[in-house]
Amino acid sequence: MHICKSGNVLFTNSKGGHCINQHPGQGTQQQKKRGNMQAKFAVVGHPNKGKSSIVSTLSHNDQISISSRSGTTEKAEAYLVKTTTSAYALIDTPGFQRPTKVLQWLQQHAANASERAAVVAQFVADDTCQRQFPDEVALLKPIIDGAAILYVVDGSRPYGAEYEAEMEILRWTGQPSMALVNPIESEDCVDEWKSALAQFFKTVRVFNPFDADFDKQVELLQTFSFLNPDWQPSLSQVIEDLRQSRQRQQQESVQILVRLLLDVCSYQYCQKVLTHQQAKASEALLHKHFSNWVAQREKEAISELLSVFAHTTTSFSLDQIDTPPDLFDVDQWFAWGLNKKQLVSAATLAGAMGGAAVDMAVAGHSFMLGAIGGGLLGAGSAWFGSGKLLDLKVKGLPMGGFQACVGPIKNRNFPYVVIGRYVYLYRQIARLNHADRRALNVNADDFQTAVDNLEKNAQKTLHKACDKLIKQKRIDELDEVLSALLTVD
Ligand SMILES: Nc1nc2c(ncn2[C@@H]2O[C@H](COP(=O)(O)OP(=O)(O)O)[C@@H](O)[C@H]2O)c(=O)[nH]1
Ligand SMILES: [Mg+2]
Repeated sequence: MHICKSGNVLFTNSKGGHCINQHPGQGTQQQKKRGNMQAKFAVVGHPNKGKSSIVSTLSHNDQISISSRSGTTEKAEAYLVKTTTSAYALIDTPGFQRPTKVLQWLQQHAANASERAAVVAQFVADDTCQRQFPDEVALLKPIIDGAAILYVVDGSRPYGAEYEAEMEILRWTGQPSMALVNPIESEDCVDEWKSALAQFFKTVRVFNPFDADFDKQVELLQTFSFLNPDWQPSLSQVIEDLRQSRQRQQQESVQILVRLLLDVCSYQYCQKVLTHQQAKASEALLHKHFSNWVAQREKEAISELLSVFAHTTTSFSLDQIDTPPDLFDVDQWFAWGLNKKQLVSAATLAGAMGGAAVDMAVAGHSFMLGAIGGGLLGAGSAWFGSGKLLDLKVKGLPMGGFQACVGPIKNRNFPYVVIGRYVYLYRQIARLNHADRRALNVNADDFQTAVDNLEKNAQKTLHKACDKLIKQKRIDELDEVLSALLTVD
């Protein structure tokens, strides 16, 4: 366990938390000044209201413990949210356990309002209070040390007077504060909460750490920056950095797909054999090796994708994308790649069909499908590749014996299937908040709609690129056309 001291607050860091001040007392005056400019927020509230979930989503850290069991967070833990050029800290805290008793103690020790903040500091430093009220001491310490307050409540449960002691204690600290209503199961009690919270907090926002998309998270950070004017420059920089890194994530995701496509569309597996007969006998094994390799390569790409978005512990299992549908289950392909109508359109747009077929394509899709669709798309069709995915090729070797090879896949829909599966997972992963540890659900998706929604020119470029992929030709424009498919919302 990593322990660091920040002022008189002890932060323990066992689960990927970061220290705010790594070398207390060693910084220059300027560093100290800058340190004060760094925004810090203590996330506080009742147990089980989503405090750790909020810290997890905002810090993009899926290693923070989140649990329906109350009391999972036992100590205050500081997480430094570091961006390219800036940073801010979120401090996860244990929930209030005995707020009424704590408020009584404070009231007994303060003669008037001017003493309140000092009395909270006295409470935090008091040995007996540390033993009697360890949770309240842990959650108030960072606030006394300068953190702003983010008070979290559950908007699906009714408001009750029992929360008033908590809010009163927080008010006594005199620190900047705002309330966050987390509608865990529903929005049923959000309005009730808003009215009550308005009595204690100038700023109240609804924020769901499981569902809040990137824009909502940025909006919340903007609100944070109003809590303390000193923090505005560094938080604006955080927001700018986050926007840029979001774009970088998209570009990296495109590059992962480009490499995947080039690899799986050019892959060939060969084995030396002694006779033609032996080649024939080893065909099934060659197919198996080929499919395993391609499936493994796809898994690698998805792992890379997860790591681009900093998902390390998602319960999503890569095996799920094999069944159903299997990458090589051609019957499922029209759901995952392009449908038949789109394939015909792809062929036309890519200029890949010659002569009569092109003339008929100009007459319109439905006519074309009716007239030649069956023949063109059926097994054994020359344009779409044979019904069989992999043909066995056997050639003689100069030194004697033969080489039996399978691949590359010639089927026209194959690159679309690879792109379709990847785009589907990308959209889920790019949207997945770090608090949300539920498994990704894997079903056929709207890849076909995404292709239809591309501009005509982009569609043409995509189809041309896929045509080249299958023909093992050089492609220059793949990145550009794939980025249009890899957008979220
Ligand atoms: N569905 C859903 N569950 C949530 C949300 N926020 C928290 N939870 C669940 O509520 C429980 C408590 O969350 P946690 O963040 O550990 O609360 P804490 O005790 O306040 O830190 C966990 O089971 C979470 O999965 C949310 O926005 N949506
Ligand atoms: Mg917690």
